[in-house]
Parts: sequence; structure tokens; C-alpha cells
Amino acid sequence: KVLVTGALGQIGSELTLKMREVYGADNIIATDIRKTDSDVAQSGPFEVLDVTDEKAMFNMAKKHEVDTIIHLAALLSATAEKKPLLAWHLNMGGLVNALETARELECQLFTPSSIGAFGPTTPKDWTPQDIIQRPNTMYGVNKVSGELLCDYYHHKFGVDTRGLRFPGLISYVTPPGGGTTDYAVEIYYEAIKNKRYTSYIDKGTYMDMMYMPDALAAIIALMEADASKLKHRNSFNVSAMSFDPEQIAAEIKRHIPEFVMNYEVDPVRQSIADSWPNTIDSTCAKEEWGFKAEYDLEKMTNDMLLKLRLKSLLVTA
Ligand code: VAH
Repeated sequence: KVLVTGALGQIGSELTLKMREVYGADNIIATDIRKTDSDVAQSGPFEVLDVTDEKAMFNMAKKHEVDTIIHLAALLSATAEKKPLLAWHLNMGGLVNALETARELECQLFTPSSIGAFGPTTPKDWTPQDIIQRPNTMYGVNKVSGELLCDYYHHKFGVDTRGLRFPGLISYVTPPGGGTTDYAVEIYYEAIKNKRYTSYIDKGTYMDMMYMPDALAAIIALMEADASKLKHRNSFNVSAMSFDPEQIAAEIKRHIPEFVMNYEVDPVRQSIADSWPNTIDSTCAKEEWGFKAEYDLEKMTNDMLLKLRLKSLLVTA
């Protein structure tokens, strides 16, 4: 049985449904800080859980006799930069509670890291798996600390911890909240609604990205991978593509020729984006557990626009 924290978030809302398909609905216990009448809450077990409450986390895992914890509850980069101490408390407090529960109940644990774990002194092109990490954002400090803490729980206590450094994730189900890469999600929604988008990230700003179906497949593949083949554990670089706002706008224009792109750069999120790599190297993930991405910018754009059009038809129907 699997306990998912942050199950109503951008990754959680889709990973929960996917895992319920793969492993059976009753085996995936979805939790979040509040309950909503979402597909996640209606398609299987759902419980309210505050991940900063250590006892509540332990009791929830024990009650449902879980053997796996997928810990996704966290604040993303832009929100973390606005509320750094809350971010430290939630991102690190929640992770320590999940790790302690995993240690005591002998669970496998997955928690995501991010390209945000790299900083301005990290080489920006084809950033290697093992390289200097001096992030200058609270989110980056949380991600590097999280990687190190999960490695520690593995070599010190034998906890089977695993994690991925995700790029920006793009999805049409649940928009992300408070991220820096969210422009690459918003642009599709705005293109459908208004045929225009004003980007807060400047042209020429390259960031790694991945379509959500590839991210979900990567999590499941890593969690099912043969542990003896893993040289790394909690920080695999994984990426499907890298683009700047001009390139994603051009791809959208191929479908919506009248689409107009404007720029109103947000200095805070621009400086976060500038501190991250342009492209990261996913070789270790490919070699150690067979990572591969199916969607590139063209294929993702086709699918995003199609699914958002269907979604808007359903809403208006
Ligand atoms: C963010 N979407 O923007 C997240 C992610 C790599 C980006 O960590 O904060």
C-alpha cells in the first residue's frame, strides 16, 4: 500500500490516479492538507494530513499499513522565495517526518528533487549528475538538503529512498502553484482562452521541461527499478527537453497562428530561472534504470492544446 502526501498538487493529482490504475485504487491512500471533491478524493481512499505533524504522519502510515511513501507535499520555488521560513518548515519538516516514518515502518520512500537544486556556480549546459550545487534560493537549499538527507537515511538506516531532479513539469489536469516554470503551463491555458500570453520569464531563458505523462512514468520506473543497479538514489537528473519562451510560443503559433506573445518580466522569478541550468544531462537515469521521455515540445504541444480544448468543451457543455 502507498501513502501519497500532497496528492492534490500538480504531480500528486495525476500520480495518484495513475498509481490507482496500476496498483489498484484501494492500495493508494491519497492525503493533502485539505479535502476537495476532486477525482483524487472520489476515486479511492483520501485522508486529510498535515505533513508537519510527525505523529499524524506516523499514525496515518501505520493505520493503512503502507510499505511505500510518495512524499510530494511542498512549497515550490517562487512561493518559497516569498516565505522562506515557512518553506523551510514545510519542505524540510515534512520530509524529516516522512523519512522518520519510513525508517520506523520500513517503507520505501520517493520524494522529488529539482533542477532548482543547482545554483549560479553550477555549469549551465548539460549539467552533469554529480557537480557543484550551491543554490541561492530557499527552494534550492531545501532540495539539496533533501537529497543529502535522503541519501543519509539510506546509508545510515538502510531506508530505500529514491528521488528525481525534475525539470519544469507541464500538465493540463492540475496547474502548478507558485513555481518558476509555471509560465510554460499558463501559456497553453491562455493560448486557448485568449490567443495571447504575457510571459514573466524573458526570451532567451532556457529551462529543462517535461510533460507530466513522462514524469509519472519516470517515478514508477524508478520505484520499480532493481536496487542493485542504482549507483545514485535521490537525485537523478531527468529531462525531456529544454526551451525558452520564444520557442514554446512559436510551437503554439503553428496551431494558433494569431497567438500573440508579450513579456512583462518578473525580476524574482527571472532571477530564480537565471540561477538554474539551461540543460541537464540525464545519462545516469538512462543507464541505471532505463529512463526515457516520449514527449518533445512538438508532441507535448499537440497533446496539451487538444486536451485543453476538450476540457473547455466539457466545461461549457
Ligand atoms: C518550480 N515547477 O518552478 C517547480 C520546479 C524545476 C521547477 O521545481 O519551482
